[in-house]
Amino acid sequence: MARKNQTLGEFIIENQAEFPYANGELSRLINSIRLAAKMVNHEVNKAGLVDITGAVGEVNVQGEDQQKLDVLANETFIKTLTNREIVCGIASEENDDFITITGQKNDNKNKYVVLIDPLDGSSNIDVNVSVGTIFSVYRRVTPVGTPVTIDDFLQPGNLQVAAGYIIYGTSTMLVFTTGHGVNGFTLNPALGTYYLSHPNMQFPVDGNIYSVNEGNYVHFPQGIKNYIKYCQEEKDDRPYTSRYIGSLVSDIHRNMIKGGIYMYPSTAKSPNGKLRLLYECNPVAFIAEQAGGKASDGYRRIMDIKPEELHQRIPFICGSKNMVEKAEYFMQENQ
Ligand code: P6P
Repeated sequence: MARKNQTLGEFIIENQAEFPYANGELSRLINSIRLAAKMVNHEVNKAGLVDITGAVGEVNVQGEDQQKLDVLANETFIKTLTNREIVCGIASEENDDFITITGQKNDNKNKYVVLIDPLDGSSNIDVNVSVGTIFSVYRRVTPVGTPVTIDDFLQPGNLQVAAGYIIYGTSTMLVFTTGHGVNGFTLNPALGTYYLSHPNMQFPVDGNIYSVNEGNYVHFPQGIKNYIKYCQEEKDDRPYTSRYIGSLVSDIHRNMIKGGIYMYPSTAKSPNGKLRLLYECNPVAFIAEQAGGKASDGYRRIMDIKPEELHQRIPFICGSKNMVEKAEYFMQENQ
């Protein structure tokens, strides 16, 4: 049971039995993410003070300029997860291929894989706008004792055992689920302790905020264009408010608290959308559904989509259940 203001450590101990395969491994995994988030938070919070912002002059597998904090966040999460003897593999937005972790005894006995976007929205770092980390956890599907394979990563989102995000904003929060609801923990930076500030988070079933980059409007599918016009129409509880931060975690977090819908549809530049299925859409979809919201590509439940490749992109519509269903209606009406 989530008690407001209890620490993350107390919460994990009190809810240990709820974690699937409750033998402490998943708890240790969440604890390692908690530590890495504190380390990244420390760097993000002083980004403007030291020469750590700005690009490193390299591009990642996505063809995006790698920001120094991207690299640091990636290395921090990989190192922290590796040291905890829990994961047998990690896939990251910043790495072309997955990383195999054989364990200190070199015996491949660890049972979980983690997929991560170490610093989502990093292009916002230099302008001091919130950024986030997104993570997704699965049990491996190949035999324990053998090296992890791509099959351990290409699992549909409905098999996730845990997922969450860290938002480095006006405060730093860790929001996660293990399939028993969504809880938000706020970091007290003075103590380095996370406190349960948002127990049992719920996506309002309806809302009046829509989040989309309308600069791409001319390239959107007709169904999305029609839904945006629906949001802007003077009727009933409309027009809705447009709010788009350009940082997925921030837009989703605000919409989960206030009610709203986030859309990154297919565009001419990104025919499959921009967001990645495995380490952005699936974990956010797990959180959204656990909070009573919905996530689809306009036609299919995101978490039922069988991934075909590690960095696969997918159109993404996520938020308040009634709003997502309205957008799906317009999409399917124009299929
Ligand atoms: P655009 C950040 O790069 C990101 O992956 C999401 O966090 C964000 O919602 C989206 O892309 C912003 O993309 O094309 O609108 O700038």
